[in-house]
Amino acid sequence: MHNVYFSHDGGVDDLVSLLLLMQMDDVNLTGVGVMGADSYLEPALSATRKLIDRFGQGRKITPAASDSRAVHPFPKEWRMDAFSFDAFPLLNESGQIKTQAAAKPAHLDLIEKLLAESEKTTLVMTGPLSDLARALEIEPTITKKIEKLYWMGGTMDNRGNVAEPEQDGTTEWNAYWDPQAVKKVWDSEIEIHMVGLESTRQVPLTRDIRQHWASERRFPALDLIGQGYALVPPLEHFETNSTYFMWDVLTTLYSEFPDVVQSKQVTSDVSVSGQSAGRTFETDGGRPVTLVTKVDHDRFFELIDQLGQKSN
Ligand code: AGV
Ligand code: CA
Repeated sequence: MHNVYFSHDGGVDDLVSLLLLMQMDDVNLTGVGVMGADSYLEPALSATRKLIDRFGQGRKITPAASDSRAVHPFPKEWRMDAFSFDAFPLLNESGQIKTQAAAKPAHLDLIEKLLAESEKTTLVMTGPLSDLARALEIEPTITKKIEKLYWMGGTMDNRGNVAEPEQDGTTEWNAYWDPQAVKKVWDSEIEIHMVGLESTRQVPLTRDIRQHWASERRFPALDLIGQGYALVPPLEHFETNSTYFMWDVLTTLYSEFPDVVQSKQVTSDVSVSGQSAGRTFETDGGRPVTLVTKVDHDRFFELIDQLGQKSN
């Protein structure tokens, strides 16, 4: 068993990641922070509480709501998915929610949960880094309590996924949402494992994968995964701005099963202003980061099956 604190921002793959983390026997999930970034906060928190009720296997977790604010907010259309996820009948059978939210905002909850453990905690973050950055400002000593950080965000190949005015197309959304937060974390001594767009592009959501989950829907977790991904568009003939990838799930599985990817050591930095704000890039003498480069595609989807087939 080892400690994991999970911070997510309410997208479909964020919520699927939470589900999969709770299916991992070796993970002692000490806390969950929820940001209303790629979601609205209320349904994201509500869906989180219901997921813990239904798939937490008796875990006592009190998820914390973030009060961090966007520098560049996500498009509303994407943020709406959390309302649909929260309304899934599979999460609403009992008609009540037992899991209570933490009293503190997520960045303070993070500090509290890190300091409460005698052992170090691994951070898995699948949204913007704002809460970690704020926690570092308030309590810099938490770096001693952090084993390492797995973050879905950024890209080192200048092929971003933000299609908005006044930016140059080199940045990834989680970094773009709060560029300064990425810089703050980059300037800390935390060991960073980055899952950026160069690797997540290797695992698009396709029709075949959906069909596979449909054929496995007798397993409640895989049923929920199939339902969740039904809310977002698959890769059809070519990639568009709304094509969905397995971004956060890759990050989550990598944090527990390192053999699912290949990685390399790079040194890097972050732009915080101008048209490239949020851009992560390699540079000599920069900050060391472990960058995921390749995904073992078949092993990746096999792991989702294995975790999803565990009884609930
Ligand atoms: O940039 C990837 C991040 C991941 O954490 N999110 C989605 C994942 O949760 C933002 C995002 C980029 N493109 C999107 C996104 C899309 N087409 N729909 C929803 N969210
Ligand atoms: Ca996310």
